[in-house]
Amino acid sequence: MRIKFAVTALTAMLLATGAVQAQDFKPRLVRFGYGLVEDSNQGRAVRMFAKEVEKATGGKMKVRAIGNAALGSDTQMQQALIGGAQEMMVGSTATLVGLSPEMAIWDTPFLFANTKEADAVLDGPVGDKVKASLEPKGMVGLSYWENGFRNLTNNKRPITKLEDLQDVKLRVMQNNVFLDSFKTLGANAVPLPFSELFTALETKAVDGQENPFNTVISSKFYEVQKYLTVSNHVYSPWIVTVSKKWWDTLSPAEKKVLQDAAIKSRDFERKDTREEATKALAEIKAKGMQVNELPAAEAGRMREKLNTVNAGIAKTVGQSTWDSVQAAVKQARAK
Ligand code: TF8
Repeated sequence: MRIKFAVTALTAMLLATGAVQAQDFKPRLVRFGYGLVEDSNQGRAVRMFAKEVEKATGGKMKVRAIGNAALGSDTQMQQALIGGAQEMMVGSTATLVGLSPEMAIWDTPFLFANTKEADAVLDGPVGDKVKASLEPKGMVGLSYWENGFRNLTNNKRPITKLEDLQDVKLRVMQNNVFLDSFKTLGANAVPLPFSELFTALETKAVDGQENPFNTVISSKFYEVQKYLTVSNHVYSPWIVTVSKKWWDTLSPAEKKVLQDAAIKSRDFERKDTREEATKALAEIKAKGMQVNELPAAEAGRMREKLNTVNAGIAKTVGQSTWDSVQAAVKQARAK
């Protein structure tokens, strides 16, 4: 009762200020799925998004945050969005490449040297253009969040040189660039959905995986992995997407609420992720993992080898997207 009253009072107040019209917001339920556990950077940001949307619509639009891949893996949720069975999700851009090849640009090894470059390029005109490639496929991209720089973990040996990846059975995302990259480096790369990863590591179906520090902690990979090698081999974005079918039923005011909340939660998420990442390595060591840095010379050798996958990425995304991303990185680097 009291909550109802508060919500009504808030709506009345907004109406009085002329900020919104009653007919702008319909009662709606948004099922917002994600793959990581609730206690993760991803979960915290989805809940922040939910609060923003409820506040901005006077409680009319309710966002139900559903984590742990309870609605399915990234690719399953994408299909639910396209079909209109689910309204929203956040997940890896890498798992979208099968639908929208342009997304493969973000899988370019060593594309960004730091988060400043990533933010500038993702939030700039090329980032928008790549995001827009989702619309004809049935999804609307709202904002890029930070998954982060990826690092290697495995149970076989510390990766101190390129050759150490030989015969390591490494889980990769369901994405051809990652598959090709790790095959090129000599690993036995196996694509698997994230939702099956912990069990695959636990049962030793695979020896290793690669993900940012934050995920190694939130998904408790330290329980089933011995070695972590700081390689920063690629920066992974997450992307917040909406079912196009559902999006087309929204009023302009409702769309604006979602768009604004996507930007606010993006800024919150990046800050939260970066704060957590700075403390993560100490925590990972405290949990008992053996950590080593990939020597710069060896990172250079990997980079050299991976140059051969770049031609394939340029072909997949189109030369003009490749060129504009390279130009945007150069520009961000010069600043
Ligand atoms: C991966 C990604 C995952 C995301 C997440 C489930 O390794 O890095 O973190 O897809 O949304 O699959």
